[in-house]
Amino acid sequence: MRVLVLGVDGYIGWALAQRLAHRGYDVYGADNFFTRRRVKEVGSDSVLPIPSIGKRLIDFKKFYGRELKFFRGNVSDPGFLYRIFRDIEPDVVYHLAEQRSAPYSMLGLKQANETMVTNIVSTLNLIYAAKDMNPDVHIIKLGTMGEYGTPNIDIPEGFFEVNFRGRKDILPFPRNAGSWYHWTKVHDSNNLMFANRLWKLKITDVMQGVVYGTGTKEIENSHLYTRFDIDEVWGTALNRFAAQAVAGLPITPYGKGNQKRGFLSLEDSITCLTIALEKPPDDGEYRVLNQFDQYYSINELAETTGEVYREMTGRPAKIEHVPNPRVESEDHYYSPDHKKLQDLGYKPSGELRNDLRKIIGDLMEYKEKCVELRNVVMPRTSWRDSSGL
Ligand code: USQ
Repeated sequence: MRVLVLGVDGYIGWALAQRLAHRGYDVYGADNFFTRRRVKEVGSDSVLPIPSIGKRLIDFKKFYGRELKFFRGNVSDPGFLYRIFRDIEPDVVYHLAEQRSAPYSMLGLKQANETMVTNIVSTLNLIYAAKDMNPDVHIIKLGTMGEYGTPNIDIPEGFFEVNFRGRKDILPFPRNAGSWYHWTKVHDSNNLMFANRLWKLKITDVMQGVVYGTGTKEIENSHLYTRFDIDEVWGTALNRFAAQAVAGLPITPYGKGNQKRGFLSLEDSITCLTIALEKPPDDGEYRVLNQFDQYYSINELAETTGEVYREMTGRPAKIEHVPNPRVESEDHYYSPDHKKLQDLGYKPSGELRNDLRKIIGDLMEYKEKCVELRNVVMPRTSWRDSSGL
């Protein structure tokens, strides 16, 4: 089976390509190195060393005994995507080639525009390429739990039954995102849903929580690391907290820290994405999967990180609540469903404390790099101050 990973050079894409190769698929990848470039622009870098794509591809072939055929280019260019479809006729396409940072999208109008165009246009290109070139392809599209926001009611997986003025219907659950980035994912979901209604494309729309971790089973063996970001723009909550502890910096819950989010390890994210491929939707189905293991409050995560760090090193980690740079609810109800992936066979691989031990252990080997990046760790990107020209 031919599987194309758009965004193969990224945090999830590189780990996913290794799982797919390990499971015997023919893996193809595309990337334009957007993340590498933009991370450099904010003065940051991946804590785990990642070589150039050329070296990555050589190492990949050496370890997995099979080539990862790579296409360099931008999925927002329809010609580029159509060429790949023509060349390899993929059976499955993972779309991970979007601008993935909420803070980046809030830096200002330029970045907001760039996020809108990159994300919405790339998905629309994929929809048309599938429809024109291979209507049977299975599109697995990375969306986000953040599409739903934090409503004061339970969150279903995509759709819910509404009873309004005596009439009933099954409707898409209302989306209420919290950054320009998260809104692009809502727009993508709407476009995918409509494409499915128009042309019966086979689509899995993954509502993924915040992913954490330094690796997967394959990476433990191959040592072909995926990137690991800790700065305020590109790093995400738990990864940042572990790196802050290791660097001797305060762990930074934003505001009250009672905001809750769904989290899952990189290992589990890759497992779920593989399940999405191996247990596909029916032909012509648009399916939504909520993809996370557990939900936690930011305070719980900060405290657990501090405790695990102290157990491992005998040294305390400081927790410092900082003014929240985002516009978000800091105290709210949160109860999203996440049953469909479990019904398809997903079992979480581990437990938070063990996962944290592994992350902190791995980061201690790169402590100097964590310390070197200390000036880009504290939050600076303000949702309130985002401005235009
Ligand atoms: N937060 C802190 N302190 C920090 C960093 C973050 O309290 O130092 C808080 C934020 O205020 C927010 C929560 O942690 O309430 C999550 O923030 P995040 O930066 O870890 O994640 P987010 O911006 O939501 O985006 C990340 C990924 C994105 C993915 C999303 C899943 O960058 O690609 O779609 O997680 S979700 O959050 O479920 O929408």
